Amino acid sequence: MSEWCRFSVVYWHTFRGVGSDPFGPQTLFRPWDTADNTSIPFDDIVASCCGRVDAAFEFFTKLGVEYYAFHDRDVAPELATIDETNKLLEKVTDYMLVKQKETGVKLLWGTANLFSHPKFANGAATNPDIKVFAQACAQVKKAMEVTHKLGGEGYVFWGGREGYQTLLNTDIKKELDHMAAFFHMAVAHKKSIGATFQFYIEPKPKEPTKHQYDYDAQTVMCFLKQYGLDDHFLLNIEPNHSTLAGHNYEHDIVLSAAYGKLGSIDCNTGDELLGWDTDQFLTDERKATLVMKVVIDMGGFKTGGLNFDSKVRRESTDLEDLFIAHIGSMDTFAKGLLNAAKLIEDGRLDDMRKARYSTWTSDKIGAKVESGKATLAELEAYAKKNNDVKPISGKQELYERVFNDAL
Ligand SMILES: [Mn+2]
Repeated sequence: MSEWCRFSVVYWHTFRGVGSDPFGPQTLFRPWDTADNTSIPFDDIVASCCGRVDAAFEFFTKLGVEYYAFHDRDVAPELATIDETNKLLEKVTDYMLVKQKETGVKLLWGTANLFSHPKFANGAATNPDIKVFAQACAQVKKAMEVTHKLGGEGYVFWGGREGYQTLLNTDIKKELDHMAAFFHMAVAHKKSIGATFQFYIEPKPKEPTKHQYDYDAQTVMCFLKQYGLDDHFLLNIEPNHSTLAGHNYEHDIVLSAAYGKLGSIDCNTGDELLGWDTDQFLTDERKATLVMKVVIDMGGFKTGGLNFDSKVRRESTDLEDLFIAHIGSMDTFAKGLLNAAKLIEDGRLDDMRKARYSTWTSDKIGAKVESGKATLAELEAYAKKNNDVKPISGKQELYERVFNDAL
């Protein structure tokens, strides 16, 4: 079960989340909380960051998870210069490496925060100012290097503010060309440092910008093809982003897996009535079953896992709520895994869906179309011979009934 699920705890929500929202400030006060006060002596900053690392690894081991994920700025704040910032990040990640070796906890993936700092207000890799673009390049370069040092199995690009607020001020083609150039440089740098981690792009349709370029799985896959990046990236799917795009919870997971592009999952959920990115812990067994069915069907994760990009509610103020949330959601996915295995062993659902397309194999012309060798004239002749077409039943209610048998 641990091999199928590969659970991962995120540094940002669990150790840096304070419960603030657009309507009010901090509600969550943690023993490891230290403000990112960068005016104290360098060694004191290091000590404060390492204290938080201790708390994080204590939590990982008490929870029994094997993986975690972090942004560069979660673990060490940005200082006045790139050199000072990198020196601090090296110190803190050196200590994280010590803790990894001590506990056996591994890094699922690393990433760079290219969206919080005010300089990234107009985007990072799609910024209209090449000086900001360069800042993003420098930051990603370092984040990749520390991920490599920590033996990270993946590296994620989430385009935090890569999008637009108004088309009136935006040259979309230029911005997408720049983003592709940025990814090509990352691919080259990965090679130059000898890193073997898997690159992922995480789609999201909107928020904070009105339109994010990595809109959904299908959009990202087309972008990768268009710019010759296809071989170097898989997708990290967050179902709450899929629902923001107007899709079903499992849509992007199913779609990316269908093309062999599902790499990892940020296994959170949203609230159907809110319509913004609430990053909640999933406790819906039905949705977990849909996800785990795809994971089993693709033969399991290789470098990815189920990463809890999830936060406790602003009102869940007890420290134990962090444990309850993670344990509750792990149980939900574990149940989802068992249900999915039951569905596959039962076989009815897969058989029914296969049978739905049976004429494509029973009639020879089907294989010819699928191989790209058929002509419209041949299909016309086939159509004339098979003119008695009527709809076959979609049987949605039966499919839903059979699915429920597994729950
Ligand atoms: Mn995410």
